[in-house]
Amino acid sequence: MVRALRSRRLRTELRTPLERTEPEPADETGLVSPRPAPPTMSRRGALGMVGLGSAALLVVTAGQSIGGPLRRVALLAPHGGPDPGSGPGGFQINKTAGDVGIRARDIGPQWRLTVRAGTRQIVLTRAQVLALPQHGAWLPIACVEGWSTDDQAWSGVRLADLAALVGLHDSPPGVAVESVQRGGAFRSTVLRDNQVRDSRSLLALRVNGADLTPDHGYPARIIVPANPGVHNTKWVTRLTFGSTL
Ligand SMILES: Nc1nc2c(c(=O)[nH]1)N[C@H]1C(S)=C(S)[C@@H](COP(=O)(O)O)O[C@H]1N2
Ligand SMILES: [Mo]
Repeated sequence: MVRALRSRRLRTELRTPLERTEPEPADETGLVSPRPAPPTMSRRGALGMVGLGSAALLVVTAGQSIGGPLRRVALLAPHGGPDPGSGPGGFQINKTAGDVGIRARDIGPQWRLTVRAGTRQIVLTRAQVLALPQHGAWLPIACVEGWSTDDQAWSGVRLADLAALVGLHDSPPGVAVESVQRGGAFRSTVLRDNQVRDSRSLLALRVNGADLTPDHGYPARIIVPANPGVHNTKWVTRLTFGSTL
């Protein structure tokens, strides 16, 4: 095609309608039909179709790479969920609390964190979780749908410290994580032992210097390095160490 187009003047070709479209001359490779049927489309038409199609694809996908407000026009590319607004929680949101049916009372003052291992169990209020040693981690959310955020400054309690609270001091096992969310595939996850042991793996309570927003998982969410976004469970209410659910 390139050779054929280069053998012509583009200007002339763009002025040639279907009636005056000539077939390609036969070539020695046999790729051109020796007895072509009458043309059904001009070269101008073919170029226009490919050109307009490419331009349309550019418009509905480029927003993903350019980012900012243009993300919303990226109809055929991951456009990263609803507008996250600005401030400490102003980074992409996959599902909002409203989207998955989180109710105010699920994440209000009655919220509790249950930490279990075998027969041991402790139940903590948010204030009690905040009173445990708080650690920071700079980590992104990387969604398998094809977007990721910059690193965010998370802070919260190390998963390994929570394991120690129920007696698992050295080499804690993996953990089953459950959300207050009632339905849906993303309401729970299982993290492996090496993820629990990483010092950057947190049950995060705050991000970028403020409490988590409800859409980012308030009162508490998982944040673990190199963990697909979908396993960084939001609105966590129960951690069961040594369980695979
Ligand atoms: N409970 C719960 N946790 C969840 C989800 C969910 O639907 N429910 N979505 C997951 C997905 S797919 C991603 S990419 C991240 C997005 O986190 P963010 O919305 O704070 O950016 O949360 C994860 N945690
Ligand atoms: Mo995701």
